Amino acid sequence: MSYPATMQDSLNLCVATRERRMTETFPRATADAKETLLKGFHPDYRAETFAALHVGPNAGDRTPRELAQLLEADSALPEFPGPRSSVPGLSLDKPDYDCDVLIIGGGGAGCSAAIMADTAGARVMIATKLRLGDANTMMAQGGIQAADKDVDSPAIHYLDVMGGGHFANTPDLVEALVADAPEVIGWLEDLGAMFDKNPDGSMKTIHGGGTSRRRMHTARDYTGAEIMRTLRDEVRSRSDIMLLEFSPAVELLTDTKGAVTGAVLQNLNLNRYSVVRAKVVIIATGGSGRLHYQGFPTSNHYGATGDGLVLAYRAGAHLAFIDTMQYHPTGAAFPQQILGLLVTEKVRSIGAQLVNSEGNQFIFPLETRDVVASAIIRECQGGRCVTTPTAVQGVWLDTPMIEIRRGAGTVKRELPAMVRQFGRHGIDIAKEPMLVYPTLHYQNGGVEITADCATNVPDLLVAGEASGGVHGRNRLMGNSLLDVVVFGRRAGVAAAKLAKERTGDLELGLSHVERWRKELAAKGLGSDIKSPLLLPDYTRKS
Ligand code: MEZ
Repeated sequence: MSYPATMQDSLNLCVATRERRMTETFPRATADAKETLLKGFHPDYRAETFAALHVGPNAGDRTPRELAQLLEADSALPEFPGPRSSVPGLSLDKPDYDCDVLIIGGGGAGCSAAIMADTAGARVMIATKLRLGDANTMMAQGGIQAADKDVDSPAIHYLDVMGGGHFANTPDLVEALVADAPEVIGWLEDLGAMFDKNPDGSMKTIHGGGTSRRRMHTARDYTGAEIMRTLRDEVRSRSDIMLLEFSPAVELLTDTKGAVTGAVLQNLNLNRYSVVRAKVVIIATGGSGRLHYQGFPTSNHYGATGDGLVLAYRAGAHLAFIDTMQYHPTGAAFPQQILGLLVTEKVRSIGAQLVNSEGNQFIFPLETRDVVASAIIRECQGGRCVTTPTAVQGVWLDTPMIEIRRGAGTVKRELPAMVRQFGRHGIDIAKEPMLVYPTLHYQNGGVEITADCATNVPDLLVAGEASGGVHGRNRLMGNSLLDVVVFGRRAGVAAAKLAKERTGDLELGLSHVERWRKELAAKGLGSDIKSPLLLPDYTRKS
């Protein structure tokens, strides 16, 4: 066995109780029990970790302190005297690039938008902070939802999404999500995505937490990587799409009426600014897990620092559901080298049980994520957990049960990414359980959008994790991969149409930043913190 001696007693209990647990189905929680669990243990309910915003369209709303700090920070651009900027190296009169549709972000939503806008005849540019495809889409593992089987329907999918989101979701957005889903699966397949199939050629589908039908389409446990590979290849093969990598946006450009007209990018290789003039801008910058809310580890990619929220907010966009984050119940808790990395929900979908240090199940494994995460935190706070040599707490995710239930070879066939992730550290998950604890996984909220991805700021669209409203207060597994493609495609179509309608000269200005600075000064907020953050700061402070 590869676990340290201090974890052995509890591991032995997990093994010893397996036979009993084999015949045990843990009952689903009642609505009241779920509410008690959430209020008692979910990180969204730790009031002291939130702050109220003082400035901007959401003044008065609460959000995690780390995000509030960035939303209320100063622009990273140096001071400039007026709307026509005189920042060194920044010439708004002579933009470096010109396009119809500028897409900020090169993940699933950004690439889907680019393909559709290009198809509609727009001149498209993608500006992305790291490489094309470095995004949370790539990191999603377990599947993508779509109601495309006879026993299912978009209406049933709709009810599941609403239930998972505590019925707080924006109905129009949920309708768009579930209605487009079957077509999206077909579109991805046509582009070359290889989903898992049954011997008769039909799609293999499994359950996720909170789904009432098996509608999770999978590509082993590399579903996000497979989708991202497909979209990235398609973007790269379309030579008309301009691509700037290592070029995050640091500010939007606006005209005097407040409509968006482009963006200022920072070339991370050359460390200089460049200016893009665009008739329409789509923000598809993803989430903010790298802000490590409440000190949680994260499953997110390195660039997930909430940049799009900052840019949009400063330009006047209203945000929604910024007081709720998703903590995926099963982040790796051991070994330390992979702390917080995703352990896909598919592990529970195909039969693994969650087990505390006393060898007992404590929650139905496919409750919604917020409920399962809260139950794990409750077990740990109650001392019914395992502590690693580096003082990390966790509970067992009993993966050997998968093979006991479904036959030898299932783990390797269904979970090759997990087998590799743990195998590298000497843990054979077909024979030994994993130790897990919730990890910061998803930003439930973001910029408020319509079903066509419009915001309250003219000519600014938002798609994917940077938007808010689709998932209400909690997202179900597999609805983020779906969201990025559904709303990425919608944003691309809408942006190409808007760009055609926008005629006349575009005025490139930064008056919204000037206004923002005045607003900050009026509230006595300092300018020592700059945003967007762009990259997490992992340097040791002491
Ligand atoms: O939707 C997700 O977040 C996802 C597919 C994650 C997972 O557990 O695999």
